[in-house]
Amino acid sequence: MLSELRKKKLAWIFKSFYDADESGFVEKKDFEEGLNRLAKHQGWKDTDPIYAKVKEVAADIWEGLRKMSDVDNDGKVTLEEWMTMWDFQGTELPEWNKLYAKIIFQVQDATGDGVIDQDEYVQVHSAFGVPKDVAAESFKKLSQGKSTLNLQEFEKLFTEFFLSDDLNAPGNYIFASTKFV
Ligand SMILES: [Ca+2]
Ligand SMILES: [Ca+2]
Repeated sequence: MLSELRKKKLAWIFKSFYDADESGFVEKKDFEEGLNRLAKHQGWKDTDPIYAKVKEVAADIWEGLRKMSDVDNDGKVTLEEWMTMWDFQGTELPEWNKLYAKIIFQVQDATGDGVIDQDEYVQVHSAFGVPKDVAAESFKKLSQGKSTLNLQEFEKLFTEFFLSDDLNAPGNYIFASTKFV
């Protein structure tokens, strides 16, 4: 059984992040829509290697998510299917969401030095409408006073968001908002 906190977190992230076109369910189109928005903000051109890489990974993520959650096989993941999948998830993230953590990290690390700093974190989230001060505050909670986050730390925080029942877990801030509480 999912705790109330996890139910809130999972429903919120489904609506505000995975369901990019706000249709009420997650499908292939949402990944394309999210990708277009990101590419526009980042100024990526069709020929940029990072754009090709992110496209490829987005397709893999969708395929992984679909296989695990779309039980009626209609190409759409409903909120109910999403919640059921998480209810049966153990203590590790599903592979498709691990891929997601890695690619988000790579995109946020704009300078490519292997760590994310506050400026990079704020930049990416502003593309998705998060006010800069809110994103900056979230980064401080996530990093707990450190100036940067490496991939290992980022993955731990990302995992906490999805799996932790602790209201005070720093990972609750990974998507730059705690509007779910
Ligand atoms: Ca959708
Ligand atoms: Ca379905």
